[in-house]
Amino acid sequence: MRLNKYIFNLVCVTLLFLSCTKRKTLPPDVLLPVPTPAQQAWHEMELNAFIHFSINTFTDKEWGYGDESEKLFNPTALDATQWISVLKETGFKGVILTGKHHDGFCLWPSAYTDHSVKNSPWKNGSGDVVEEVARACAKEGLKFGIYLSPWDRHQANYGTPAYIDYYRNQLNELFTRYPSIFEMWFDGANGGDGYYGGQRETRKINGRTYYDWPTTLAQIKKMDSTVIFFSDAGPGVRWSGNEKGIAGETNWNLISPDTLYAGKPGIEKLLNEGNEAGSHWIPIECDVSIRPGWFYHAKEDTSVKTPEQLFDIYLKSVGRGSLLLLNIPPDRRGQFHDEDVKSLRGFKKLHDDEFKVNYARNAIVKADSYRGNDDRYSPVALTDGNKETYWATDDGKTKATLEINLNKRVTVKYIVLQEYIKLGQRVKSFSVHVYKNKSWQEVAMATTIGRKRILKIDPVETDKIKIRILNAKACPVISNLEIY
Ligand code: FUL
Repeated sequence: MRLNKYIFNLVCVTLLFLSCTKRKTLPPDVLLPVPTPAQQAWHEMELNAFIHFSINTFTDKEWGYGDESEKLFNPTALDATQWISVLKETGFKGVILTGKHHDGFCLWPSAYTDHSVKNSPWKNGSGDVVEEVARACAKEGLKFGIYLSPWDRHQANYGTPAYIDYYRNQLNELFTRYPSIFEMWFDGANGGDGYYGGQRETRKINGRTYYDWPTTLAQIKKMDSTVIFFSDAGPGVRWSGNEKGIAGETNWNLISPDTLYAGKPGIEKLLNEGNEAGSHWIPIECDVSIRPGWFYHAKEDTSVKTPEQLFDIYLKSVGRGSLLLLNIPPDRRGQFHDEDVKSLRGFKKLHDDEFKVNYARNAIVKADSYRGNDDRYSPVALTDGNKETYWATDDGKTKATLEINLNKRVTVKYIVLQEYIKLGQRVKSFSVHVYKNKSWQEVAMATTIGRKRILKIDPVETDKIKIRILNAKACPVISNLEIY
């Protein structure tokens, strides 16, 4: 009797011990670098709109020389609420407006120049495009960002230290007048010929030293600590190395900014793919225009990208862990043209149709291992719809297999995976197999996953899928799996 009780107690203590050690399985260590909370929020946006609208809209140019009369800016029926409601309806989360392009014309009545809307016939000089767009965004719940071209072909003092004060004053003005700017876009095009207050000459600046960016960025950060800075090399988000909206098939969010400079051989590829060993988290923002040009030109009404083209770009940007910044330029009325609206709506419909039924939602997912055999890291986390839970393996285990039983035969076209990037980007390569004709067949082989990877495969009928993590910088940590 006594012995029985002793054994019973021993079993209880052992079970208690086991359950405690189980609960104690620690999450994987953070693998630096990781995104800041502001970058994390930026990643979640996925789809933002660029809006190129200015004097060029009325001169039919892409780059104004800087000598254009303010009188030319005269939209006949500007309606920022039309832009923003179409964008909201079609899935966009934020907007970046060209407050000032290279020609120097300002879309808001800046106190520091006469070259702005205040001297235009539009609303008799009392209008403010920046204000109207910022207000429409606030109303519809979209974030508002601004592009302020560092290069200014109008300003007489461009190239001298006085211009840097002018530029900083304008930034101060923007951040004071229009609060909650989520992103500042600093274009890389710099220096060349221009009007420059009537001098009509070519001016070259040293792009590395002239602007003294650290001081400018610190000034902005004081006004808005969460703002994201876009420039070729970040520090918030980086250029993709092309203007086609395409991220590298291998896409590391990591890069070492001190290795980047304009004109460096191979810089486009480096920006496009990042660097596995990069010192900073600076993800790609993929910018591209819905038309051949960035500004509206009536002759391009027939060459607006089709919904299929936009969806393909989406797969090659968002589907490679990046964010898509799609430019839609308002026409001379100051509205999105019907062709662009039609295409945006078609894109949204195509996107929603392609990603209608997530077959992974009700699937049974098994892993050959999971961290500490602790349920918190089991593969159930992949399909629970909660992006804060994840499947992870033990430290040092950089290879693993997931098997997904779909319960019925379906036609599969897309596999979506997301790493839990708060703990760092890890996966270096993985493959996908489907069960067909009584055997496993490889349908895809890929490299990085990052914030989101959408693999498009040739449609295949199957009821079982295998995902093999083949190599990773540290144990894989995956928060989401979807199958369409
Ligand atoms: C480029 C500019 O020169 C184009 O005009 C456009 O604004 C594009 C987004 O960036 O560098």
